[in-house]
Amino acid sequence: MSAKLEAMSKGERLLRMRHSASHVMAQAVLEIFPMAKWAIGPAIDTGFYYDFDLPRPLTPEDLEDVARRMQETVRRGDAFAQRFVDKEEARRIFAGQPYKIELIDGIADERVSLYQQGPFLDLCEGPHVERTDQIGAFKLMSVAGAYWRGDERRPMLQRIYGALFETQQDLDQHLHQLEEARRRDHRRLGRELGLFTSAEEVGAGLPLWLPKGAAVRRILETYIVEEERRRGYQHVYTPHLAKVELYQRSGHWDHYRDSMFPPMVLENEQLVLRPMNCPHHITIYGAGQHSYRELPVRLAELGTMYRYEKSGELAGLSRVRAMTLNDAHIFCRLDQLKDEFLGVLDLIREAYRVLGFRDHWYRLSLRDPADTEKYVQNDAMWDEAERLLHEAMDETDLEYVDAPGEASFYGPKLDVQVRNATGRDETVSTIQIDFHLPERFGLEYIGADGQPHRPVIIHRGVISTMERLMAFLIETYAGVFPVWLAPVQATFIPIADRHLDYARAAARRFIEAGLRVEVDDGQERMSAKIRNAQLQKVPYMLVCGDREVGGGALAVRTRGGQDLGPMPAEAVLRRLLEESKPGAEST
Ligand code: TSB
Ligand code: ZN
Repeated sequence: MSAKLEAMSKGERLLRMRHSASHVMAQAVLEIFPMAKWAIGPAIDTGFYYDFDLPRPLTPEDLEDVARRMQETVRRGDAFAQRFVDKEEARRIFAGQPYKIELIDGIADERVSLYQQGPFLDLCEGPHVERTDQIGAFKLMSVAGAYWRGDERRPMLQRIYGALFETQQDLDQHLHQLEEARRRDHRRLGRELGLFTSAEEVGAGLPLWLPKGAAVRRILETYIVEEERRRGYQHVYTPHLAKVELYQRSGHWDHYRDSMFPPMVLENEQLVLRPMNCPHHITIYGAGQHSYRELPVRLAELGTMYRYEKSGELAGLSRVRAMTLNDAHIFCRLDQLKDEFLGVLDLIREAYRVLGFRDHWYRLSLRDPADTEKYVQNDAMWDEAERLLHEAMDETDLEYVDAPGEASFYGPKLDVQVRNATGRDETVSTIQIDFHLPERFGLEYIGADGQPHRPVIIHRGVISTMERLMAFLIETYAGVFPVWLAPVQATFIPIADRHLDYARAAARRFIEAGLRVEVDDGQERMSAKIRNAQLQKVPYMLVCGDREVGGGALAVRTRGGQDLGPMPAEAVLRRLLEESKPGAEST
């Protein structure tokens, strides 16, 4: 590396390397297709791309050829040289290149910048590395269709993507991460394991839970509802829609309308699908009289809600338009706020232990005071809520990062960010402090002084929406769920038809005991049945042959390939029940 490059920040260097590689790639493509028309080729997050208009679709062999030619250019170490020409001259140089001409027409200056390496000349402002042998380690990844200028009415070009890093080691690590992300991708696993699906006719962001996915979801719902019940939450059911006036009063209509489906207009009312559950819970609180001794009131619901997320932002199960949140609203006195906050935090940490979530961090989501549209306007209220949140967090041993502009419209929040398989962070848990909605709905409790006082609301989601949670769980476990979460915990495998009755009776006994098991009564050989169960990541295979039928036993195999040999059927059942407890480790 030259001293000049070394003096730059790594980001700046990578940008130059990636951008330079796109030129080297364009040179190679033009060697193969001299008649090609070429468009633009920037550096991107993990590499670079270049768009081409070619006489035929590129094949994998073409990509190899391009990569080989690129390596030759790298070996030659040609210099990147910049020069300037006037537009007239540029138009002459790029005659017959309509995309370049269009770019030249769009340049305000009379003078345009060109870069040349070897014989290849491109319209470009730079910056570049000094020579072609400084571009680092790259790999051509794929070809995709891309409209010129992203406009579907313009020609469709072929975009070649490359990954590029400073060293081969960095590149290898990136490729490994991609492979890991693919292996764990919840959309692929969700399909292969029969957990959920979607249908064009139903609509984007509206997932359908298949029986196996629904089984996992039911386990999770039962777990969290039970945990909440033990911690003093009361569960309610409320409808998925309400009159638009409810959201006008709450402020959703003013600050959150972009994320709401438009109203359904009926005889004399307008109904909307709810984007949040709070107004319904608040209505329940508001319908009763509350004394200070009764607080906190913790109203919880697996609340289904609907958000109009932009189609480009939908992502499998982790960002959807119809979702069910593990929601609760805690109505408490100001002097109870901190303890309630810490109580929720404790529940979150317990739930993460049980679910096996490890890679997470804490984000204090604050308002952006300059953004008067997104947030309700009340400086004193925000200052107080943000101060209390900081104070509560500082009482814990947790590290957190302030994030201005990430608050809810009604108040600041603590978000727990979990990293998914593709390395992106998304919010799973959230604890939000709200002085706004109690005010808007005129909520009260009667204090020790006999006077009405205003409660505070804590909005909290612990295990997120069932959709996002499922996405994270699939990726966390790469589909290999622990026994307590596995949709099918054991498959009974009769060796021959004469073992079928025994297998069915044993399975019935397990089902009666509350376990989730299946009998593979197909005609395949035992080895094929075992392989199928392993591919479906079923924790246990319980083989039934002559020896087992005779002795009331089951020959136990694990999905990891362990053969535990014959065990009394009752002992297997007890072991499975033990491993079915939430958070239990699987063998
Ligand atoms: C916690 N009113 C509060 C509630 O009381 C609320 O709705 N907060 S929220 O807007 O932050 O959403 C709660 C959680 O839902 C988020 O933390 C996130 O985990 C999950 N979530 C939000 N949008 C989506 C979506 N489009 N798809 C899946 N999950 C989502
Ligand atoms: Zn809420």
